Order: sequence, then structure tokens, then C-alpha cells
Amino acid sequence: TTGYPFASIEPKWQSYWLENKTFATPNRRDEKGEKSGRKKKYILDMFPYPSGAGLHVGHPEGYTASDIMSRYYRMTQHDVLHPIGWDSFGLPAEQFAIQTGTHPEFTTKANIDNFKRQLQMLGFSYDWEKEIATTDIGYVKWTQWIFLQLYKKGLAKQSEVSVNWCPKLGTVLANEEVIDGLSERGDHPVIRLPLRQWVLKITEYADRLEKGLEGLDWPAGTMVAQEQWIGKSEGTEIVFDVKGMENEEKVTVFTTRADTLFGVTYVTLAPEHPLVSQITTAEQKEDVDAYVAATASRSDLDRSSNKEKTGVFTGGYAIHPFTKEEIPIWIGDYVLGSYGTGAVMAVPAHDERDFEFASKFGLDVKWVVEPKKKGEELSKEEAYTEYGVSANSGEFDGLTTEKAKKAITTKLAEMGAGGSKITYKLRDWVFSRQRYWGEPIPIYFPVEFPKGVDASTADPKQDDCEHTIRFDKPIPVDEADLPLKLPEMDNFLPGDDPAGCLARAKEWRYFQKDGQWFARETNTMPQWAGSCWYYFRFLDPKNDNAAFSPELDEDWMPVDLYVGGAEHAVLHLLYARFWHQVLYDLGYTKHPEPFQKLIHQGMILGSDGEKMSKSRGNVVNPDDVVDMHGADALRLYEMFMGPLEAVKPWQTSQVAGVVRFQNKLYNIVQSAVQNDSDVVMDDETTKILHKTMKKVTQDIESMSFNTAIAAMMVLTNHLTTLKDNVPREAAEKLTLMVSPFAPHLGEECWSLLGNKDSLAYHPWVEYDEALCVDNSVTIGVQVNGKKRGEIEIATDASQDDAMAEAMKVQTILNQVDGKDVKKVIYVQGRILNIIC
Ligand code: ANZ
Repeated sequence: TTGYPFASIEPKWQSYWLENKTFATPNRRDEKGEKSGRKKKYILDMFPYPSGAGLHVGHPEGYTASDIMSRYYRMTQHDVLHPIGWDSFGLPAEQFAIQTGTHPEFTTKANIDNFKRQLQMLGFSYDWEKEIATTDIGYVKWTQWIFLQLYKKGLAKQSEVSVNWCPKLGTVLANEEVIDGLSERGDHPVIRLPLRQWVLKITEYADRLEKGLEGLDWPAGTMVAQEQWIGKSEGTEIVFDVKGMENEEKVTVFTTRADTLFGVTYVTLAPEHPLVSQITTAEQKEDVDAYVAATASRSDLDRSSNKEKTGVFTGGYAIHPFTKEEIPIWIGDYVLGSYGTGAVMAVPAHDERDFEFASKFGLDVKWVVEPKKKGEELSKEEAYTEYGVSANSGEFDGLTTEKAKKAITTKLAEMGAGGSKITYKLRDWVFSRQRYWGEPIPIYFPVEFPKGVDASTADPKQDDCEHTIRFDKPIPVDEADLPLKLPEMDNFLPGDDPAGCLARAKEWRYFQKDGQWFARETNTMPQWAGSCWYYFRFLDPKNDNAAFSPELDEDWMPVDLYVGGAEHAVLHLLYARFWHQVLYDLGYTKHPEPFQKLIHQGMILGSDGEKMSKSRGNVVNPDDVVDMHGADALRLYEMFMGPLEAVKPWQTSQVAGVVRFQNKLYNIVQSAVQNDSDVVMDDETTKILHKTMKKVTQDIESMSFNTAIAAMMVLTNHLTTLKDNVPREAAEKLTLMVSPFAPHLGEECWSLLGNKDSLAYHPWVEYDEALCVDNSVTIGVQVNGKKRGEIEIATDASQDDAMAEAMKVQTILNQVDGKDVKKVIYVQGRILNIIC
């Protein structure tokens, strides 16, 4: 056998595909705009961030899977849209710019070129005419346009958000980047600081985002993760009067356990609750102020962690809505200001956190839920948080927890002291970044000068020109003036102004219109923005008059298959669904959800079973694998490693297995080509062939690629045993089947078999169900009651056929030969008994 010369063959087919635009997206309408009757598939990869490191072997895993599906659907007569692009804004390019002075645009372009070279080297069937980068100015224009639609719909607002500001690093940090008040990077002090930010009101879509999940074909874990992030919580709001302020202020709490209302022994407010200052008595003021100040620097994450509970008494009292008892009001930072109402009714008997808090401060504990099961007793050493039966709860005694919740909620509603309430964990989305390399937010503000200053000669670009920017009067950029480009800069350091480095680009920031000065927003959008709608732009990447046309939305949406990493299970998918639903509400798309089916490829680990990382030195570079074995071998190996969704270690030694498979397949085709007299298919080969065609077809449909490859290996091994007698039909069908997996090999074999055109649109193989069923049996043959051998015959073979088969077996023949056969007993499918 000869090795398959991939090094010359693969680039040849890659050029062929590019030159012939083999994978151009078909038009789904004729010249009259009539829709085609063909089925469609929109197959989408999560587009990569073009990092300086280039592709790692994890990228081709998902991309090969989606490529197999795209190629398979083209061969099964679907119109296929399979695009790719670049998620090219983001921090690394900016940090590289800060370190080296290289403009992020330059770095981004170089990285994209490298990624593109690598993807083309792997033979993916993308339509390169659809390529987009989120940093393209023609794309930025429409990202900004969508922001304006959000703004006009009241879904983009400014808000003072408490952020983690690190003066030393000159940047805002995510909660995860702050450890015990210090920056994770460099151990610099971090302060909590209110910063004016743009916020997208995703919470207004909480309900829709949850309901929309229904009917999507997504991994169960991802659905759950989205649901948990949205965090729908059904409960009750309960209104408590405040002693001495009966007609003025009330404290409203949110609870999921209204049944425990008779067990409330104190109320806790979040330290930032607006009523704290009014409720606090003069005696308690000093302690309360000190506590409020001390907790101001703690993040929500930190506050809800399992650290020791802290708090102080306000001196005020709430009135129990039923018993009219006076209940002390405390503040404690385990109550978050941003969830529910920022206030809780504390029931230490039945809530762990309240129990801990009450134990620490010597507060009362009242037991109001008893276990349902007979014999089970309250330990009273810890909170009893299970459901049970109400006790010490007046008229509600004896009700199960579920019933008591309903009855108490109903009664509160009748009294005007509360009612049912649905709360969500989801928070509004802080949408601005104080960075350079992002889309400028298309908003500006009026500039005002102190009284007495002549506005016509003032120039706010000058350092000494005193002025005020009226952030309370935002003005959206005219849609006709989009895109709003970034200014040229050569220093991308954030600096000591939390407003970010764009604040220093004064020539860009300040402008005059009709004699009035204005200042642009200096915040940019987060990297999430570009990935929120790229799947729409792929429909219509060159459209300068709209983000995408309504016809193309109708023709191609929704995405039929979305393939990407599970690390995007929550945020990207939620943000993209949110923008999608807004665009749906505005009438720009006819489809309520963007991604119908979602698959996460499992992570590929290093050969040591650890996550691949530079520091571990266990990273496998696809360039090296392609150099050594070729692109098809890399594709086949990654698909053969195990189930697509499984996490699996890279084992270089096992690449050899798929290389052998490729070589054998190539040799089979060559041998079939050399057979000028057409070899007839024997029954066994026919059968294996049809079984393989069935298995590969079904396995591709269910994206079970490793088992499809295994089946093709079995067929290949069988055909190899036929040596010079490989039937041409078998070689052709095998070539068609392998082509989605190993497209270069497929095309090369197809052309060796005498075809002039690419096989990309050749009809997929069809199997005969009848030839796939196992319809032969092996039965024992007795001569005069003694077993003398076995025969393999059709399940429904006749007695004559069975006898004929038996007479071919020497051990049987020896017993019968020369004698008269007196009688034959044949039971179909079971036994043949010859009496002689
Ligand atoms: C009284 C009670 C009694 C509660 C009991 C629980 C058990 P989920 O399911 O997460 O929505 N809670 C409400 N708002 C809060 C806030 N801002 N910060 C911290 N905790 C808050 O949980 C709702 C429960 O979490 C509420 O029900 C409240 O405590 C607490 F036996 O109220 B519960």
C-alpha cells in the first residue's frame, strides 16, 4: 500500500473550492422573488475571537462537526448557509496595544489573516463571501443602530452602578477579578465606586427569556443554566407598617415562605435600603452609619458567600400584619439591596441564614412548621427548612406548607398588605466599558459653561476651559450619521479617569453644532455586543441600507444548528436571545428565537488529561498536526476520539489509526479504478455496504460521528480483503460517505473514479432497508441424530436449499456419501436432520 499524498492533494482541493465558489450560499428565491420549495439549513459556528495564539485543537472540533453537517445537508438536497467571521473587539488586542504601541486594528487584522489561513487549511466549507468581523466599520454601524433601537425603546438607560475601580490599574474590574478587596492581578487596592454606566434592561425580558426556552432543542444542562441565571422565584410580597410612621413608610419584604409569617422575629434590611436612614433612631445612628460605611465596599458575591453574618439594630420596629406584634428592624449585609425588595422577614426557625444571625445576636426563634412524617421531630439545634405542616400560626394551623402559603397570601391580599409576586435573579446588563477597542456608544450630551462665560468663544477641548457635561440630557446620534468611528489614538492606557481613555481624545469627544458645544459618550460597548446579532448579519453582510433584509430573515432564520463551547451556555446565549427578542418585537424578524438546535462540543484535553494551556506545555497546535498528517487526518481523528459532547484527551499516537484508514480507503479506490472489467458485488459485500450506508446516514443525523467513522472503517477493512476485486460501486459509495468527514480525500477519490465535478452536491448514498436486516441463520445439521456440522442459510430457506448447503460441508458429506437418504427432517431456522 502507498501512503496517501495529502500534502499535495489537500491544497489542490482548497484552491478548487475557492476558485469555483463551491460553497457559495444558494439564493432561495428566483428572479421574481418567488421562494424556493427546497428545505434549508442554517449551520452556525460560534465565531472565534482571533487571538494572537491562532487556532487551538479545540476549535476544529466544533467546526468539523458543523462542517460535516453542512456537507451532508448539501448532499441531501438542502440549501445550506454556513458562514464564519470574527468576534474581533476585545481586551487582548487592547492590552497588546498598551504593551507594544501597536494599534489594535493592526493586531486584529494580522490575527484574522492567520485564523483564516488555518480555517482554509482545514478544508471547512464556509461561504467566504459572507465573512464579517465585528470590528468592520460596516458592521459597527449596525451594532450602533441596534443600540439606538434599544435606546428608543427605553431599554438602554444610564445608571449609577457601583463598580470595582482599581486606581493603580486604571480600570474597572469584574467581581471575579477582585479577591478580598485586592485586584487578582497585581494585588492592588480596589474600591467600590459609583460610576455612570449604560445599562440594558434585560430584566424586562426575564419572563420571555425563560418561556422562550421551551421548544428549543438545546442540551438540558444549558437550559437549566439559563433558567437558573434568570432565576424565576414565585413568592409573596408582605407589607409591614413601621411603628410610629404608620401613615408614611412601610417595609415590603419578598418571601418564598409566606407560610412562616407567624415565625417572624425580626426584619432585616439591606444596608443600602432607602428607608434605613429614616427608620434608624438617634441612639443607633452612629452604629448604623459605621456599619453602612463598612459594607459599602463589599460586592454582592462576597456578601452572599458563606461568611459570618454581621448586622446592627436600627432601633425601629415593624408591626406584624396579623398579630400586630412589634418586630425589631435590623440591617445586615447578607440581605442584598438588588434582589427582591431589599428587605426580608427573618424566620430563624426555618431559614439557615436567619438562624445564624439570630443565634449570634440573641434574637427570638419561633417554630411554626412541624415535620409531616409522624415520629420525625424538630431538633431545634438548627433551622428546619423542609416543608411540613403549619403550627403556632393561628387559623392556619394544620395546613400543609403549600396550602398555608396560598391561604396566607390570599389573606394578605384581602387586607391590602401584600400578595403574590414573581421575582427574578436576573440583573440588568451593565453595558458600558471604559475601554478603547469597542464600539463607541452613539450618544452625546450638551456642554454647559459657567455663567458669564461667552459660549461662542469657549473651547472645552482646552484643559483650562471650565465646563459641565449634562449627562442627564443624552442625545442619540442621528441614524444617518452612523457609523460613529473610534478616534485615532496611540496611547490606550485607561489613565486615572474612570471615564476611560476616549475621554482624552478631545478632538473627537467635543464638537460644535449650531454654535452649541456637545460632548460624546466616551464609554464603549462590551465585547458581547458584536456577538449578539452576528448570525443576522451573515444573512446579508454587505447590506448598507439595513442590518439585514426581511426577505433573507424569512429565507434562512432561525439558525437550525448552532455549535459552540459550553462556556457560552449562559451569558452569550442569553444576551443574543435578548437582542433577538427585541428585534422580534420591533418587527425586524419573524422568528421569536434565534437558535433552534444547540450542541456543545466537549473540551479536548492535553495528552496528560489536563486542560491545554501554555504554562503546562501540553498544547497541541493544529498547524503541526496538519503538517505531519494532513487536514483530513486531523478532522477524522477529532471526530473519532469519542462522542462530540464528551471531554476527551488528545492522544497523538492514535492519529495513526485514522491515517491507516485513509490510506486503505485511497488504495481501495485505486484498485477499483484499475478494474476495467466491472467486478460484480458479492452478497456479503452488498450487505456490509448497505448496513454501513444506513449506519453512517443515521449517525450523521444524530451527530454521532465516532460511530459513523467506525462503521466506515469496518467496510474499508472488508473491501481491503477483496484485493483486486473491489466493486466500483462500493468504492464510489464509500467515497461519498467519507467526504463530509475527509473532504479532500473524498474529492480526490471521486475524481480518480472518473468524475469531472466536485461531489459537494452529489446526492447522498441511499441504502436498501431489505439488505440491511440480518436474514441468515446458522443451524446445526445432524446425520442419524448426531451433529456433524453447521450451515449458514437464509432464515426462510427451503429444505432443498438447506440440503444443498449441507452437502457442501465435508464433515456432513462424509457421513452421507454413498448412502440412501431415507428421510429429512427440517425445521426452518432451527435444525436439519438427515436419516440414512
Ligand atoms: C422568609 C423565609 C422563611 C424565607 C423561610 C426563606 C425561608 P429565592 O428562592 O432565592 O427567591 N430573600 C428575599 N430577598 C432577599 C434579599 N434581597 N437578599 C437576601 N435574601 C433575600 O429566595 C427567597 C428567600 O430569600 C426569601 O424567603 C427571603 O427569605 C430571602 F423559612 O423569607 B425568605
